[in-house]
Amino acid sequence: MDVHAYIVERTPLVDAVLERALPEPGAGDVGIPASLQAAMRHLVFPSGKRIRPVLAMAAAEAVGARPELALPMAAAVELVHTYSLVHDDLPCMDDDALRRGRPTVHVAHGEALAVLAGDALQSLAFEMLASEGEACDAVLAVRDLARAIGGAGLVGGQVDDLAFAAGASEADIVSIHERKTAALIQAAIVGGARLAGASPRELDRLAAFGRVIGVAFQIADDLLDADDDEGCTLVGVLDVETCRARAEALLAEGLGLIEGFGDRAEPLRELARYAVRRRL
Ligand code: GRG
Repeated sequence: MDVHAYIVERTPLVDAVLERALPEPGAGDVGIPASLQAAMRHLVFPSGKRIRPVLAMAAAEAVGARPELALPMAAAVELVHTYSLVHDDLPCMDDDALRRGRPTVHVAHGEALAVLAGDALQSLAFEMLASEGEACDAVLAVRDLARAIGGAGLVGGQVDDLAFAAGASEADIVSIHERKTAALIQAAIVGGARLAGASPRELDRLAAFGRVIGVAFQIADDLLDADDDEGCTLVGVLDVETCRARAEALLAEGLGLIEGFGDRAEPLRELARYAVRRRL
């Protein structure tokens, strides 16, 4: 299958949900001050790769359901991902002026609005996730996402990344990758499948798959950014070939974990291959 065509076909589904929740100021009144609405949209549109929402939809398909069932999770993870990037770019964190070739949110809208836009993107994510689908599945998806991005997940990983910047061991770095990157990717996959009615056994398998693919995705990202010396990366402690082999081994492990899902999981497999082997 053509993974790029799959991404191009699925992305408008989540974009439409995000556009409804966060229209351009002037195009729709959602009760948000116009300046904040513009700052919140700044990094949502135009988008990045939208890999997490597409993974959520592919996970729904892997358990035999329509991708649309995963949309609340797909939108929520993209909003959380966007919030984390907005805050990561702030002067008190990585202090980046450009992201995806455009001025970062604090450069375009000021630091205070960038902090608040990140906060509001995160709240909107949970509002969207809790507003649709079976109440029980939505509550569990909210719990999983909150865990993935809180002190024991994304935020904790970022704190250790900042603290360990010099002298991190290989084990430290893998632990940071698991929390800072893999936890959100895992939550996207498990949450998408959960909203689509996956069984506990399927959820366990997908959770294990999400963790290893998430770590492999971060190693791939480190390899692409091998020239930057920001944060803790495996490329800083192992040579490039060893890192590439590690990412491939994790990909193979992940694919093995979802072998039993049959043809329906082919989009999920192809997305995993793309996420780990991409050149952009
Ligand atoms: C500030 C709470 C807080 C967390 C920051 C997300 C993050 C933690 C830092 C951003 C930098 C980074 C290397 C994050 C790891 C995850 C990652 C590889 C992000 C980039 O994801 P892509 O490639 O981005 O999916 P696009 O632009 O395609 O959306």
